[in-house]
Amino acid sequence: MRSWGFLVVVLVVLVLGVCCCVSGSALGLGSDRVYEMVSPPFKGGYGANAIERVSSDGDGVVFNSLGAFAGSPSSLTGTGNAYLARRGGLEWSTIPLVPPAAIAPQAGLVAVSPNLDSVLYRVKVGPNEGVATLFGENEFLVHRTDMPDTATNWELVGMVLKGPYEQRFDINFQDSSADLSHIVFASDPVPLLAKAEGTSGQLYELVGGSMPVLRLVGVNNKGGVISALCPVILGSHSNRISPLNPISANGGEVFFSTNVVPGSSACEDDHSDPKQLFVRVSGSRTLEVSRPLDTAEPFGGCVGEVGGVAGEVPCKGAGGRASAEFDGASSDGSVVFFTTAAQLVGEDRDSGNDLYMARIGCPGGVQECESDPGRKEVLSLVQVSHDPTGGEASVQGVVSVAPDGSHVYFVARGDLSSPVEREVLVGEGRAVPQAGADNLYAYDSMTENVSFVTDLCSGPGLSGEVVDGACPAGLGEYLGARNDMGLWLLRTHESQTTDDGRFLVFSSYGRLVASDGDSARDVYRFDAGTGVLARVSLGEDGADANGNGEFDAGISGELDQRAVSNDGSRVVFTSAEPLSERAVNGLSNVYEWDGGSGEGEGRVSLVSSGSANESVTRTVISSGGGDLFFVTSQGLVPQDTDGAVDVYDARLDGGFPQAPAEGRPCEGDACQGPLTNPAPLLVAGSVSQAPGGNFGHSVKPVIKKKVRREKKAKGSKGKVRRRRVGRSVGGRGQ
Ligand SMILES: [Ca+2]
Ligand SMILES: [Ca+2]
Ligand SMILES: [Ca+2]
Ligand SMILES: [Ca+2]
Repeated sequence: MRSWGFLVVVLVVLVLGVCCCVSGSALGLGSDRVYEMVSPPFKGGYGANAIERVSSDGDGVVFNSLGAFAGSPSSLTGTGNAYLARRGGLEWSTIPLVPPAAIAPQAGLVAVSPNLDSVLYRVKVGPNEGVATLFGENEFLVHRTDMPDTATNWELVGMVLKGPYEQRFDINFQDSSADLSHIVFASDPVPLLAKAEGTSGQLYELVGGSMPVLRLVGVNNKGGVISALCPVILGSHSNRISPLNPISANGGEVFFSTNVVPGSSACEDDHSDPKQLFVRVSGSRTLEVSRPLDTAEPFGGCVGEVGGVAGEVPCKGAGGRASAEFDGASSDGSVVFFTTAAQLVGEDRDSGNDLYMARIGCPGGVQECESDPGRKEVLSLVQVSHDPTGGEASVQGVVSVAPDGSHVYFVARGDLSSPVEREVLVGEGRAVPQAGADNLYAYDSMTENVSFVTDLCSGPGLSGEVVDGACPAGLGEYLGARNDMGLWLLRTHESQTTDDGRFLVFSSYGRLVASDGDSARDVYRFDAGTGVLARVSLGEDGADANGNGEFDAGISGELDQRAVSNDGSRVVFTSAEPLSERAVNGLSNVYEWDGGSGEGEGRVSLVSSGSANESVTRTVISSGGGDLFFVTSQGLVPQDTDGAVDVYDARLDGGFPQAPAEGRPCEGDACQGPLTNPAPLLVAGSVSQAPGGNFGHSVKPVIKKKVRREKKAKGSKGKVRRRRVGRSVGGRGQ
C-alpha cells in the first residue's frame, strides 16, 4: 500500500505541482485525513500545551502556550497566553489573545465564547492605596478576537471590583454566560455590595455593556439575601458547580441553590437545613423551582414564607421540604432538571429521590418574554422518574442533559420500564432493568417517555446492589475508584450528548454489549432514535482482538471539548491499547470511530501517529466531524522540528496547496525560526516537502528525541484552562 501511495503522491506532485487531498493511506493516517499543523513553528521556545476551545466549523482553535510569539503584546508568566489559530486557504495563522502588560500585569484566561469571537480574562490590578504588597482590585477584560490585540481593544466588563480599604480580597470566577455578557463570581472574604455586609458566601453577577451593573444573585424579590450565613451555590450539585448550563447562554437565567431556613448556619451537606433550587431571571426576579406548582394560582401558588406576599421567595413550606439538587438545564435556560426526595406532584407518593423537570417561560408566551424577560415564571413541573408499578425510582444522579433540553440521561435503582417496553426489550434480546441496579435511562422531554439504556457498574461484579457478571471483578466500590459512579455522581465524568440529545457517548467499565469481553473501560454510543447501544473503542480492522485488551479507552470529560460530531456519526477517543497495527509506541493514542450509515459496528482509525514518544491523551472533534484536534510533541509535518508540543488537526480531505519553492517572505517572529532546527527525519519511501506548506502529506511522522526537554516539560504544565467542570465550591477560580 505504501509504495503504491508513494507513487500516487509523486505523480500528483510532478504533474500538478500542487498537492492537496492526498489519500490517507499514503500518510500513516488510516483514513481520508491529512495532518495540518495548527500552532506555528515558532512559539517563543515553548509548546502549545493545551487546546482551550475549537470553533464548531473546525476552522478556529484557541490554544494556550507559555511562550510569547505572533506579536503578543505581553507574556503572562506562569499562567500562559491564549492564541487563536485560524485556517486560511494557504495555512493556519496565529494571532495573540493576550492582554497587554500595561493594562493587565497579572491576568488569566477564564472563558472563550463558543464561536471564538470573544475571550474573557480575569485581571488583578491595584494595589489598594497604602497596601502596596497586595493585589486589592480585580477586573474582567473582554476582547473581540476580530480586533487587533492592542490595549484599546480590551474592554472593561462593568467596573473595577474593589474591596474595602486595606482589606485583602480575592474573587473566585465561577462561570459566565456563553456570550460572556454575564459573569458570576464569589468574593472572598469581604462584601462588595452593602447588601452583602454581615453575610457570607454570596454570589455576584457582573453585567457589562452600556448599563453595567454588579448585583447579588441569591436574593429575594425585595432584594434581600435569602440566606445570610450559608453559601449561595451556582448550579449546585452536591456543592459542586454543574457544567450543565447553570447560566443560560444569554445570561438571562442563573440557577442557584441556598439554605432556606431563616437564620440557619447549618450549611454542610450532612447536617444541612434544606436547600432549594432557585432561578434568577434577568437579574430582576427570583423564582423557586423545587416546589409544588399550582398553575391555577398567581406565581404558581408561591406565597412567601415570611409575610405571605404572593410570588416572594422562599415560597411557603420551603424549609420543611427535602433539599433539591440542580442536575442541568438547556442552554437557553427554558428547561431545568433537578432531583429531590420531596413529593412535588400528586403521583410522587414515595420518599425516595426523584428526577423532576421544570419549564421556565412567560405565561403569555414567547412574545411576552421578548418584551419583558422578567415576566418569566415556572410554567410546568413533571416527575421524570416514574415507576409504572408505583415503586421507588430511587434516582442516583444525572449523566447528561442535551443542550436543547430534549433529553436527559439519568441513573435510577428502580425498574422504570413498563410491561410493554419490557416485552420489546426481551423480544430484541436486550437486557432489561433490574430493581436495585444502577440502571441508565433516557428521557425524551417531548414525548415524556423513559427508555432503558443499560445498567452501569458500581463495584466488583456489582451494579448498584445487584450482582452483575457484566461488571468486571477488578473494579473498586468507592467513588473515584475504577467504576462508573463518576458518570452520575461527579461532574468530571466522561459523557456527552449531541445538541439534539439523540446520541449519548460515554465510557463505562461494564461489558455492555456482547462483543466487549475485557475488564477495561470502553467508549459506547447510545442512539435514542433506534435504541442501539454500540461499542466505539474497537480495533482498527479488528486489531487487538477488536479492542478487547486490558487497556482503558476514554473521551474528554469537558463539555466544551467535543467527543462526538453533532450528527452522532463520528466519535473521537483515546486509548493506550494498540487498537491499530500502527500504534507501536505502547502509549495513549487518538482514534476515530466512524459509525457510517449506522449499520454494522462502525470503523475505527488511528488518528495520531502511533509512534510518538509521549502519550496523546486529549482530543477534540469539530461539530461537523471534519476536524480532529490533538496536541503532540512529535513533528507530524516536515517544518515541525522543535520537539515542542503543537496543536494538530487531522482534517478530512485536508492539506493546502504547496507554497512555491522560493516561498513567501517571512514576517515578524516567523523570521526567527524555531529554536532548534535539525533536519527532519524522513523515512525511506517518503517525500520531502518544501517549507511553507504546513501539512503532512506523504511524510512519516518526524520522531524527535528528547529535544529541549526542560522547555517542553514546562510547556506541558500550562495552568490556564477553563474549568467548567467539577469545581468544588471552596477554593475554585483562577
Ligand atoms: Ca419521591
Ligand atoms: Ca470493556
Ligand atoms: Ca476494550
Ligand atoms: Ca512541535
